[in-house]
Amino acid sequence: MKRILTIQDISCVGRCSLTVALPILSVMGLETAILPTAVLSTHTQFSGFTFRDLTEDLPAIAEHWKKEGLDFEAVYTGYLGSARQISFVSSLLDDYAPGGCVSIIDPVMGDNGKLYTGFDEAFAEKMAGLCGKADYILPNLTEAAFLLKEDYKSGGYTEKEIQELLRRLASLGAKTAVLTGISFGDRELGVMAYDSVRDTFYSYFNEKLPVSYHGTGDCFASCFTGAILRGQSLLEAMKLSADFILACLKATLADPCRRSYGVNFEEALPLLFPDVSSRD
Ligand code: PXL
Repeated sequence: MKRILTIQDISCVGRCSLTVALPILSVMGLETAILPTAVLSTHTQFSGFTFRDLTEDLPAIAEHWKKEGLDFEAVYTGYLGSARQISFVSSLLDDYAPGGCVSIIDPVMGDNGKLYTGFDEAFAEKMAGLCGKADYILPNLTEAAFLLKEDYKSGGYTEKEIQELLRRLASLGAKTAVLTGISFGDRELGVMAYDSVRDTFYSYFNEKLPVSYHGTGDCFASCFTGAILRGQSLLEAMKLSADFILACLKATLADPCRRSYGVNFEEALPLLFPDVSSRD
């Protein structure tokens, strides 16, 4: 069984970050270690959330692991609470890189053209530096714009424009850039990627539902990480993750008592069992 380390916050309520990463990666058959960056009462889209910053605890935890000789086949990061945490993760990647550790960075910073509460341009610049060390980066269009210091454009792209955007993202230093939330019309929504080592583009689209829920990016990134670690190809990982998100959205829409946070990813987890997803 492969062991992976995921570094992100615990939002106690809100179906995001570690509360979705752990169940998804476990169902996919991966032993998952966690490094919680902060504990919040809810994610930051609620008002009045509490925030316990765990930055001070991170070095001692990593030091203990080093003493125990623990290592990981992959490091997957999501929401990081501060520029200091980005520096910490960056040096952790340097420590693990010689052992061939795969790094997957979801530069969680914003959506719909805006940064989440608590982040600014300086944080985005720091995140761009971290992305430069990654094997895979998984921004949405908002995060891509902030990483590259470009204006955000919500839609109206051509395929060529997205390909150029992907090349610019990869030129931050990441081997593979994966852009989520791509739409060339009202009917389709998907994901496009650029593997800079093979100089090859990939894309996968699904039907577009007229809804958008918080937390889908974290579900996508966790599933993508699980698929890559299971040895699936880049395109297979993109397909499985996009299909998983569509199933999450459909389950959420069909729920008559839907709460106002997150997606009903729990109902879509069976799609990710190793024997189911390796059938196609
Ligand atoms: O879903 C991304 C995310 C993760 N963690 C926290 C967040 C957000 C997005 O708002 O606030 C704490």
